[in-house]
Amino acid sequence: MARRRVPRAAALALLLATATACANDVPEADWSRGLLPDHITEQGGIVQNLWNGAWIAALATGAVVIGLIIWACIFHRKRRAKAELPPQVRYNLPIEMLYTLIPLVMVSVFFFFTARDSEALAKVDGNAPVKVKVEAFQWSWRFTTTVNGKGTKPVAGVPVSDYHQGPQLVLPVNTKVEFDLETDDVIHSFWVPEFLFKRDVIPGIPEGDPGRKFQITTLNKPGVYAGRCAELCGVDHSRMLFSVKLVPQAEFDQYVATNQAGSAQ
Ligand SMILES: [Cu+2]
Repeated sequence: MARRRVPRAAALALLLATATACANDVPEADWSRGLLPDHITEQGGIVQNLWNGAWIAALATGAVVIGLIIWACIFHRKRRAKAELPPQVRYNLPIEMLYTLIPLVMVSVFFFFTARDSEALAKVDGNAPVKVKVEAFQWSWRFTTTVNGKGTKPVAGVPVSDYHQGPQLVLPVNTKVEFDLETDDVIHSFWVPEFLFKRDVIPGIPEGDPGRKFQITTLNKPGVYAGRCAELCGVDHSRMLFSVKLVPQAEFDQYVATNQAGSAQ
């Protein structure tokens, strides 16, 4: 019985693998990046480094702990001939200090890098040439881009099942972009997996509050990237899809020229 289940499990695993591969909005992730997608912002690089460092530290800690367990299992077994207790280390001050201090140091190191990086990721300096107002609603998005103070026509979408059909946010490469997130209904979450970042969009946060802003610097990686809502917000939550298109500066200038706010088209 058990043997017959193996091919069935293998077939199921294969089916799952192909089913995942068919979903066209799942970014490619490989082991060299710790299964994260290839980032398209400078800030994504910070996240990737923090992720790598945390895994290296966790794996090193795991290796030491498992090594010590195996060492104790092999070399400190109860000997059949001797019945007496091994030397006891209760109230041994140096050892107790050691196992208090080592975890404290480890947590402090994690805390230091996490605090340093979250501060960098939350930094908004206000001088980004491109500013995007993101309005989330049940169940799509409205993007209003302002370039050097000049507005463009808002892009609004409806619920869709393919992100290519959702509203598209066009952004230039190698440029600082500031986002301002707003919603009037329920909590949504703005997520472009390739940013390696998401931010909840919460109703009621007043304009100008730093909690609704974040900033990225796009890398030179032109392409169309899927975006989604990452906070269950109602019946069509899963269809709250959009895309971000990164284009060279010249193409972006042209896009802005043909989509100026108030123009006829
Ligand atoms: Cu939503």
